[in-house]
Amino acid sequence: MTEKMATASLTKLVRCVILDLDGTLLNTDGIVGNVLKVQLSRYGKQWDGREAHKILGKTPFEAAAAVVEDYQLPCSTIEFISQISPLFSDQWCNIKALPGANRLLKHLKNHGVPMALASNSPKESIEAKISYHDGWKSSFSVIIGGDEVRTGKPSPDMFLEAAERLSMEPSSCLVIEDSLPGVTAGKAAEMQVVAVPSLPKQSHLYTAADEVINSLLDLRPEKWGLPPFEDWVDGTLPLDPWYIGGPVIKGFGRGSKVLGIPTANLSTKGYSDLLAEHPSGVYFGWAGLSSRGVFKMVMSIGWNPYFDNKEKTIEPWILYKFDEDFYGEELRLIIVGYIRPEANFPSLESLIAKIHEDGEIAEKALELPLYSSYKNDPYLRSS
Ligand code: ADP
Ligand code: RBF
Ligand code: MG
Repeated sequence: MTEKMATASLTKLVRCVILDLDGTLLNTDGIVGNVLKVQLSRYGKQWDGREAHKILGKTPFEAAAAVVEDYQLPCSTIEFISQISPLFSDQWCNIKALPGANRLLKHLKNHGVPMALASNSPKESIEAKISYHDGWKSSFSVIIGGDEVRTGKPSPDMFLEAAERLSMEPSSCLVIEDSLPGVTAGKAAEMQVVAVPSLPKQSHLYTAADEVINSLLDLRPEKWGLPPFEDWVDGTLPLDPWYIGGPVIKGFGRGSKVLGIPTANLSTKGYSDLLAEHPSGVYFGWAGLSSRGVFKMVMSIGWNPYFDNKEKTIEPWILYKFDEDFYGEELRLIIVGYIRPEANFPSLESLIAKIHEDGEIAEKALELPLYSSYKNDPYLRSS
């Protein structure tokens, strides 16, 4: 703790924020996959999402060149770009804001913190993409596209240009970036850099960043001398509620056995979009069991770093002592708030202690009117 505080006090304080767009504020990844799937199939090839990391953070030309080469396409990079451009334009209206993006922009804007948007995409595409998100354009005093500087990220040009247009010293700028080229660019510009990797299990690659967080929900602006978020309530962050349900299935078989904490697993089939949309982490809400009633619930979503699972799962612990198992029963969940990112732990005991702490936080918070109103939602009883 003391060591952490000492590091925090050495952190350079900033006065403005420079944000990347794709993968940082916007969930563009799915769109890229859709477009490449369509165009590659026209060449009789099959897009394999595994190449996603190769194009992340590249300029559009570099990304296209990588795909043309990897798939040995019988066309030039320029031709390929002209084929996919209209497919992308058609998709821009479908790109969702990433969790925490609207919250962050509103917060910084309300506190008068100057913001710039710096993306490798051409300015015209940036403007088109953000036009579908209310209030975004007016949040930024500066918007810089890849076509406005000589070299895109990982070169620092774009960030230096942003600082200049904001009339700020580079050392007063905080860069928020999801990609490695973006982090490299931010450090080359001698700025503070927070990385929010958009692909899972990649955080170990981001050693150049000043901090790596799991999602924008975990950003603590006060660490950088910016005004803190004011929406946390008793250790919890209220969310727009989301709903998920189905029959209880067998999990990894270690919840009760290894941890003494049973988790009633739901099948993730049919929920892959919903699951991909929500960052891994510890959440809480209400659980309805068809024949038993409605109970408080705390859960983790993710890869359980302590066990290093290969699959993203939902692990709901119902905060009630049952005398028996209820496999096969219909379980309905309403998730109303967020507690913390998933973490690794030095020992099983410390993981267990942390989960019990999460349980206490959820137990207490769910009494607040803000959260308790959802326990009467018909979704919990409609099975
Ligand atoms: P699995 O790996 O199959 O999920 P667990 O050890 O995690 O096994 O146990 C989960 C099962 O325990 C649930 O599917 C449910 O049938 C039962 N169970 C009993 N009490 C609870 C509780 N409070 N919360 C969640 N599941 C519970
Ligand atoms: N697993 C982790 O590896 N890291 C965590 O931070 C973590 N947090 C959890 C929080 C809650 C409230 C619950 C119910 C589970 C959490 N787990 C975490 C998952 C735990 O490891 C999982 O339930 C077991 O692996 C059972 O499969
Ligand atoms: Mg379980």
